[in-house]
Amino acid sequence: METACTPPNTSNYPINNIIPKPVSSEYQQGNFRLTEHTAIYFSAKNQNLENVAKYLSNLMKPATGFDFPYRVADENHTKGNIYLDLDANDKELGNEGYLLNINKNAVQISANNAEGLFRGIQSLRQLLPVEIELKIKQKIKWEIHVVSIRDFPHYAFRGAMLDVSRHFFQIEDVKRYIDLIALYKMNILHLHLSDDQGWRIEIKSWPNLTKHGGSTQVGGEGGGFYTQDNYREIVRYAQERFITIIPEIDIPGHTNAALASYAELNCDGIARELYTGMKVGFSTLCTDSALVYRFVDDVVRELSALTPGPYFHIGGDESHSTEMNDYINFINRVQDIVHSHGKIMIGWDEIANADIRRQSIVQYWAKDNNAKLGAKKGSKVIMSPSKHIYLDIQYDENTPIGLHWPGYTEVDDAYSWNPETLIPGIDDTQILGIEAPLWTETVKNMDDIEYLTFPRIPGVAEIGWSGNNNRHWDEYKIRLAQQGKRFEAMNINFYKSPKVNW
Ligand code: TNX
Repeated sequence: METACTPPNTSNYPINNIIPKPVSSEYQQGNFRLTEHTAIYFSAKNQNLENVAKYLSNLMKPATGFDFPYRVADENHTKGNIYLDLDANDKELGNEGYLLNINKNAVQISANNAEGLFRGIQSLRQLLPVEIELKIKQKIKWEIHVVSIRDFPHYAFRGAMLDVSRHFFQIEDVKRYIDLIALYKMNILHLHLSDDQGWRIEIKSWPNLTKHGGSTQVGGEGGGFYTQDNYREIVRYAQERFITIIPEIDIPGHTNAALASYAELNCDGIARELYTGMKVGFSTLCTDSALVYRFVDDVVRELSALTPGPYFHIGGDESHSTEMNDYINFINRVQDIVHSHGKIMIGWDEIANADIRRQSIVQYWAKDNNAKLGAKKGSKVIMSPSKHIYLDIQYDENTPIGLHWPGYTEVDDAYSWNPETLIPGIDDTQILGIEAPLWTETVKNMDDIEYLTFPRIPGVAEIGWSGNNNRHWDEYKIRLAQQGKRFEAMNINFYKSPKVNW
């Protein structure tokens, strides 16, 4: 029996390689083997279950060349198959926990709902030979070690953020990013949809936002935006992987693209030039204009209607060109607007200076005092410390992409910190979870995204899922090294950190 409290075990049992590390696991001699006869059975006629079964089937098909038909289970379990059921009967598992039992005759995943099964499938996936990730048929034995796992997350909120404003990324890239974070059981993708350099989401009542404001990006070439249908497609793709999309419209600062698109959003009534540089803090909406609040209401209404998740992110960071009083009044009014459209407001830690409701959420990135202030006002905090999990930060002075304003962040720096002790006075009762942002001033394509994200993001996911108990870099780095083969099979352009024995 290995639990989160046993000392690091570096034996060759594949179970030791799962990231995030499961709460408990027990392994025994023997293997289960996938064959061309293996079918996937789900316990009841239920669309969510069928979707999860289909996902698993599609995941394993290309490399094995097997069919993996999926259907509702009958009474008798037959040998050699995979069973998915909702009979976990274990409250502590919550929405996302699961039991994974593999014996010589069957694989069984049980959970309280389909989401838990989906997370369990990611563990099963990591127990299979890494060749399972390849897209062409492999001639190998598809054996999985006999094991039983009981597992559930520590934090309910485990996210990644992608800045699609500084550089725009096509839907296919966003989908790949969703797939990459799903492998590590993350459940949130926050999209930074507007900034000085580009407005990336179609707003039907303000069409020039994308027509003009979406026409460029950092460096000047390219740009682009998502139509509302594109956005729906992203939301649906994420939903199938039990990932919630959080849209962010960054206001009142970081708004040059909007200020260039509509002159009337500026206090002086003069449209700004489009901006393709990398500075921050120079733009602000006119915070005492009634029209600006109508604009915010239109944007929040249209985007909320497209977003099934409970959150709406209003940015609120680095509004250096907004007077503090104006800023506070603005955030207060925007909070009411967000609330009126049925969403929970999230903002970067500066919003703690406003009269935030308990329900609103503060995303810590820079100032401890802001996070403390937010917590004091009863808000939950999302931990995104720029010193540890800003994915746009260079690993060291020699790595080619990224910024380094908070220092450098090697893969061990991203892993070896504890959300609960990071800010004295903020403990787990006030922490909703963690999120790793990827700002894209220097990030131009999917290869760049992958280079900065891997290998840091599996560690972020583990902090979120496994919590703070008994995590050790020395043990983790061995599991991470094993993941390197999986990164290669998945064609991930990862940074081969010298801290890991790949
Ligand atoms: C700070 S983090 C910002 C972003 C930049 C990032 C670069 C935050 C809330 N604001 O506007 O892109 O640094 O690392």
